[in-house]
Amino acid sequence: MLQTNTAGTSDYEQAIAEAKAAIIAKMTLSVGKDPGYATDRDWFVATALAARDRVTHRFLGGKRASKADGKKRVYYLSLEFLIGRQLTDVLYNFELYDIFRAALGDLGVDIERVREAEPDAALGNGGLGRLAACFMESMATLGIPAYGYGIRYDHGLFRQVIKDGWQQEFPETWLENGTPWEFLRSDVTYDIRFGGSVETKTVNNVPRFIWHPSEVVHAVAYDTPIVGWRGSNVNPLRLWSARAADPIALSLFNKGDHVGALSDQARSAAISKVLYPSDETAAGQELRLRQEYFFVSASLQDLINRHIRIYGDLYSLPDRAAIQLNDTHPAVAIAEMMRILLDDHNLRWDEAWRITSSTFSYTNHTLLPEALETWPLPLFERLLPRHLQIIYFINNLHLEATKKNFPNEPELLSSVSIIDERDGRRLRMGQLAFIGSHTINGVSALHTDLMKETTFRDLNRVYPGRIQNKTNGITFRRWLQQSNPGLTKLLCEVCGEEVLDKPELIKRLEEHADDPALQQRIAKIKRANKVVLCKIVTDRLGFRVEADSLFDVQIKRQHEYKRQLLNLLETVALYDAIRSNPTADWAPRVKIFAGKAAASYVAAKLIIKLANDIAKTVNNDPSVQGKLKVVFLPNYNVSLAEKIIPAADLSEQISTAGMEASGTGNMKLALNGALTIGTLDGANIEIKDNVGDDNIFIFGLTAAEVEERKRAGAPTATDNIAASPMLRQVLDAIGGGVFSPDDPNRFKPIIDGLRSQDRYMLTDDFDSYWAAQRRVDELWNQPEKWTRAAIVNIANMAWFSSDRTIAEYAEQIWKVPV
Ligand code: Z2T
Repeated sequence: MLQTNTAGTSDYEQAIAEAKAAIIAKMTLSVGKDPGYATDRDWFVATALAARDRVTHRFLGGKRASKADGKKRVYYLSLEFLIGRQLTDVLYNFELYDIFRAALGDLGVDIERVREAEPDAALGNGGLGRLAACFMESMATLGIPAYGYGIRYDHGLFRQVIKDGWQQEFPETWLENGTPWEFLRSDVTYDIRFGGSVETKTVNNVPRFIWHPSEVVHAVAYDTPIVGWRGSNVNPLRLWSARAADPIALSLFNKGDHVGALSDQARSAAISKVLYPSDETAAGQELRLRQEYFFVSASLQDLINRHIRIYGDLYSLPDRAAIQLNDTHPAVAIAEMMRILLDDHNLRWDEAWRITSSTFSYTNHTLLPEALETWPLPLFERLLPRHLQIIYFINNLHLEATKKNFPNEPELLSSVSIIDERDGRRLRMGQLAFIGSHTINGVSALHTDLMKETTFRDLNRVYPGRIQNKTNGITFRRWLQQSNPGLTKLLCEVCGEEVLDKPELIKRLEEHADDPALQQRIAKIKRANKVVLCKIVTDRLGFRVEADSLFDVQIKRQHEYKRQLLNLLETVALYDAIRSNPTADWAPRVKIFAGKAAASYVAAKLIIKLANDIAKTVNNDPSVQGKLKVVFLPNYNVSLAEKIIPAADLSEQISTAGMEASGTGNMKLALNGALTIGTLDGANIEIKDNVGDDNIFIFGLTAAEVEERKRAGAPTATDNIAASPMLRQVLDAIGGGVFSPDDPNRFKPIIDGLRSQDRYMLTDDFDSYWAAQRRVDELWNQPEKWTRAAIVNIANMAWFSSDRTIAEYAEQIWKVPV
């Protein structure tokens, strides 16, 4: 019941009046505008600042989990945090959304437009960075005193434009007008050193190493508060920005070399300029190594300062701090921690190693060989000479111990060594991260098993028991409550309001799976979400799609192993089949694709062009009107995902088995009632286990079968193509220029690749995929059954909440209470 105060207004009205006053005050005094002249962006800034005040009070007050001295803190080191927009996150988690909507409404402003005026914070490539963002929200929700550490890139992931069907990249500019969410902490600035040489001295018979760097860069902290559900807690995300130590080289300036005086500034600031856009390929450039060391060094200096301030010395660090390495990108932290303990704090090697290796843990996100980070020794030595010495020392002790424990297996040494002696000597960051961590985790059950069998097989023998599984998760606040308010409202009604705090209660939905009334309500919510997406398609692409069609979506980074190409082959086969048999029971479909390719990834960019060329042909062919449309939505990002996911009927998760470490889009889509068509890969397997075999479309080779075929070298792509007339026809059509009459040979490289190598085994899985798609058609044509399956999916996805994942990390890796 709403309370009525003495003035006769309800608390709710009072709250609206306060929000209104706060927004107006910000508009006038901070934005500096008369509300009558304000743009949508101005309204966004004023609203965000008003909302931020509430956060700040919590942040500085008792609700800051990280303030709780004496508790163990968690440090999440990640080169990527793919946050997206923050306004709704903050308003929603503070349960202020309705109040602010009403307040803005009273001012004649539509909150949806205000919301869309916020640029996405796209400081990540894809799943790995988005996982870090979900984890930050879950750690705040669970009251874990956690700090995220990363880089404040001036430019996030590039903006994708599709021009004549080709991807073009443009710089992303989220910071051009500043961001209202961050606090600059000029007082939190550290020296980051590079290059130079190491001097060896003997003091009292003890060797001492003194690093004389040739370059110093400053790291300046910016804090963004991360709010947990119901405002329970607020934790900082601390992002580092690079500044020149000597912004204007005065000696040069005074000599009149005004441009030269600024060049140091440019070189230093370059470190935090731009996010590397490669997912799953090691970037390999010097600037990338500079980024990695820059944020690692700043973060470790910061957390060590904090520890010493509270506890006096570093011996207790492992009891008070858990440092999680998000992939190997921050793995140089192992060497940096050792350097600080040995050189700055004069600890003995054994003691330093005990502290280091009981503080760090490492998450592996892929087994793809091209993603494994290695650095050429000469490059690493030039940038971090002292760290290389320390790594040599770590490696020697590690190899000596291995030799002792496995005296009859000399071959083991080359596989577990941090140094790869083949093709020029290189440092293997995966080995370093593994050796320096107490726990290593994979991100799905299958991926963790494969880690033990493949990349880390030998290290797992040398250090048994270190590898654990932690299946990924997603925050339901963003991916259900905010992005699908219609479904959320229904869940609250059917399962009770407590469902917002206890996702396992979503299970109650299943009791009503056969209830036609519930089925109709679910179908209606889905349709409304599809209508919203239809409008986006029309606005951005200029043609219409029908909300009654099956929305078949594949949204993710463009990568050959994810097999967007397999989906396109099926699209062409379906197009052909519909034209030859127009009266059959095809489910009317809209195939929706979205995703960016790394700027240098030629093959992936050609597949984007193929999708767009197929779209052009199909969408302009009157003979398939109302039966098939193909859509490529440009510039896929978190905000677009929030619109596509609640509108999806079918979720494409069709990677070659064994290659997708987990996937997290698969979870978001199933939670929103899309049925999955997928291989037995990554977390798809666990989704199947939860939703049941009858409510998912599984096809294709298993990971074990993929391995077996690769080993046996048979059947070959040639055999597969010979055995499938449909596949042959599709390849002939694409290879022969049916979709590229302006350049008939355009797609020959793709088709030749399939005919010869077929590294991702599309030809092995094509027929099975086609058959699975026809099972999709069959179920779609029985709408009650389809909706029933969608309900069962929604009802059984609670386990995929990132709160569950984080609770597991807390208990089993970090040893912090939840
Ligand atoms: C990435 O998004 C993922 C793995 C990477 O390996 C790099 C990037 Cl940028 C270095 C993804 C995996 O491909 C995906 O399966 C997984 O769900 C996600 O990380 C989060 O673990």
